[in-house]
Amino acid sequence: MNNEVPKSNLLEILRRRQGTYVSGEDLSRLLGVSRTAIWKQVRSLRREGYEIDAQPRLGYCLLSVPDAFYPDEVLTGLKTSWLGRSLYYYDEVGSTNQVAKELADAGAGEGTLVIAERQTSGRGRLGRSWVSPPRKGAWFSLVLRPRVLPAFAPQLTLLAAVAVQAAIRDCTGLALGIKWPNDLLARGRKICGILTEMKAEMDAVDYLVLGIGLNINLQVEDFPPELRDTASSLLLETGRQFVRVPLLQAILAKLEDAYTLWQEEGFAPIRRAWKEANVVLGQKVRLNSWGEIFEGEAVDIDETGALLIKEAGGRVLRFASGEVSLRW
Ligand code: BT5
Repeated sequence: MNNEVPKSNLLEILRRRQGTYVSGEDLSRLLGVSRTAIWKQVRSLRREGYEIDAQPRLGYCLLSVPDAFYPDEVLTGLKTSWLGRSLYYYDEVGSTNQVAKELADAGAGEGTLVIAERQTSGRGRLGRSWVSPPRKGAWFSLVLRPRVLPAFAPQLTLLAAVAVQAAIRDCTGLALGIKWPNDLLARGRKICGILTEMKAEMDAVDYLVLGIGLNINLQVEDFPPELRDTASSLLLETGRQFVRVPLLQAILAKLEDAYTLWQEEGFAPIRRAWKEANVVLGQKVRLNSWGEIFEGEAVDIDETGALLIKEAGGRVLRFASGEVSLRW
């Protein structure tokens, strides 16, 4: 008898019968392994945080599953058809964007997901860092290979902001505001940041890596002191602790829908949704573009996703990238 118990198969049976007991004998028959092998695997699942009760005559009963981004948990109940279905999980990693780029360079397919419970050198834009404490947020990256010109790649950041905003609204009731180009804010504090990186030829995108950092259950003390006035989390905003896996699944589903819409119909529908959820348009803003400062009213985003700012004198400037401050 083969004594290796595939973890996923055992979990699948226990999950299907969650709340009831499955005898060791039945499991042994269904999986074609010895009862000792099943017991060993149960012990290893318990170490991962699965609560499994064992009773001498009744067998095993799955009581609860851990809120970890284990592939088994992410894939169970995931509603996407291709996004996130190939999945690399790390308890700890430097940066999921870095890993995703390496995988993409090695040929990883569209939709590949890299997710970590903790990042030790999570990255923001322009070499800045992203605070990613263990099991408190969703720190993940997706490999995408859209058929667009490199000039349109920044639209993906806006698309992602729209999708994450909608998923959070559906799951928590919280309506976050999108700040151009890559932040989601609650009461002016940052809850989510997006980092899109690209490898491209002159006229074609090879791949994009879409990195998303979402603060879910971080407490004030999980942030370094210098971020405590400018950052927040879903927990801090609502007073509620969230199970992270369903949130991730909802984000992936919204992202897949929005991405498919983008590939089929272009940026127009994304732009409409973005305009509804943004907190920048109509505001007086200051924009830092490669060290140069511009001020004026943010009046629109154009069909490429660039921000249009109207200066006091009436001149309208267009920015494909930059750093916006709202309160000054
Ligand atoms: C971003 O950059 O907002 C992009 C963040 C992307 C993070 C994800 S996590 C998964 C993937 N793997 C990575 O390595 N990165 C991506 P930027 O707009 O440059 O903002 C960075 C600034 O936000 C920092 O300089 C801090 O001021 C602030 N910050 C850092 N960590 C934060 C956090 N957890 N919550 C709120 N603000 C934070």
